[in-house]
Amino acid sequence: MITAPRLHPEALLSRHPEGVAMPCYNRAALRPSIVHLGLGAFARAHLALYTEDVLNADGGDWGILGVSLQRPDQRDRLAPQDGLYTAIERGPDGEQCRIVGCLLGVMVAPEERGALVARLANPRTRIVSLTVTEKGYCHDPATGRLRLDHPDISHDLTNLAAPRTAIGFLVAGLAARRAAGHAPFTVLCCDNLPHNGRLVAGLVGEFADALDPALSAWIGAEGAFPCTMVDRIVPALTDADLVAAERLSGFADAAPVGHESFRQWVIEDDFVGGLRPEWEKAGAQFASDVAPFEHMKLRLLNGSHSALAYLGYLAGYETIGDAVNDDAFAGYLQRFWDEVRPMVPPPPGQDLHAYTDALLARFRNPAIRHRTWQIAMDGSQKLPQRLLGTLRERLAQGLDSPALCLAVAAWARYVGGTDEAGSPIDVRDPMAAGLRAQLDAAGAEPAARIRALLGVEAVFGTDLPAEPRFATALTEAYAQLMAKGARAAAAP
Ligand code: CS2
Repeated sequence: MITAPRLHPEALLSRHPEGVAMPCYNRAALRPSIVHLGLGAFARAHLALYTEDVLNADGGDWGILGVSLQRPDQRDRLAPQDGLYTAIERGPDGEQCRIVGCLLGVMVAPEERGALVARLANPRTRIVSLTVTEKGYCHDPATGRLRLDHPDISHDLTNLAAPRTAIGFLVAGLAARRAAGHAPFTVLCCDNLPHNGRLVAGLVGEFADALDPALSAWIGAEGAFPCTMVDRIVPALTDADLVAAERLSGFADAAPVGHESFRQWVIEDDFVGGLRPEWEKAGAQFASDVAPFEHMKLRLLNGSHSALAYLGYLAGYETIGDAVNDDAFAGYLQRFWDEVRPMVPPPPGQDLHAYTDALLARFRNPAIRHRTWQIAMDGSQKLPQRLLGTLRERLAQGLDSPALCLAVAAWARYVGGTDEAGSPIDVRDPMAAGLRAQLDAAGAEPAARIRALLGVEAVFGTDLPAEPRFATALTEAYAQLMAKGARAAAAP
């Protein structure tokens, strides 16, 4: 059996598979100007591809050094390939692939904490971008405040030379730069959080303030934390992706990424010294106010994603595509969007019906198998910005929200840990144990179970539990879900 050669710069010299785009710039000129914390599939299919497009157009030295904050697997897969990987674009009409060269390497934070702080402190590092997921910021999702009682945050406050958290690394790097008389780096948050730049600025500020108010003041005055809206559907890597990458490119790649064709990136143009790649050349949009874009995306895309993830999982659907191909859920989705659209001021030039039509086509893309279980993860960190903000605004206007309540009820059933067939659910959520304990203590009555969950202030705040209309509607939706199952509860 002939096996394909491993993807590697030298392998590219002797072989150029037809139809496969390759880096066409001088990789040797790249510098680790961007350090990316939380190098997962999403960043490699989004930030890295925008950067790659700019390099292919213009060259330059904007290379990316990836950082894994927990596990070594990305490094172990990418190091033998010198950072090269295959990006597979999957549209409804087929797949095409390209080889990406802008990733210079991967550091594994737990193995080299001091070296990572030094890299962040190096004035050559201009931008520190992040996709560490919602829970990676160690904040209270309902209030956006740093959890100073979080064990890793309290560790970092007393061990700044060897931090564990993203916030700890950012402050350690910034403190070292200040001490050395260098300008700060720009912090570019690319996670699906509301006002993400401002949120991270607040968390960094709180952390720095606890160490040294002068440091915090310096970061506030000199630093930059642009807000961004990021969008591309990128399911987690599967074995099928490894096979597809080899079939399409002719190289064995241990770390390909598969993604949809659509991508969007709206960025607030606020960078230290104005230093950044010209991502607009790759289609990114620089805006003075990202909030309308972020609102639209978090509430219409991510909100409906979470709704479908919980309801679809409970109904036995493995992927979002499978769920929306069921008429019951397709109809539900339209009712969900009808509730959300009036609470989303359209960004300039954007028609929200066209946006949701396009979303439906994206969710239906048969080539993208995005698991409901993957999206269902970390619901306690996602619900506030995806569903609860919209619900709050509808309540304030005296409007009912049956579709939104059903989504929250499906989350409530999901975190109970048992699916409709009576099988256990592998609930991944930093608050899973606490939520489960609340539910177990509450007993079987829907009203008591919903009361118990509404008492979780980090998710629901103090206002929603005090809103009897919400508690009643949620209890009713939950009771329906338990009595009829997700599919029937979602059907009108
Ligand atoms: C998804 C997002 O996993 C999730 O929670 O809703 O990752 C979603 O696919 C992206 O935000 C799309 O841009």
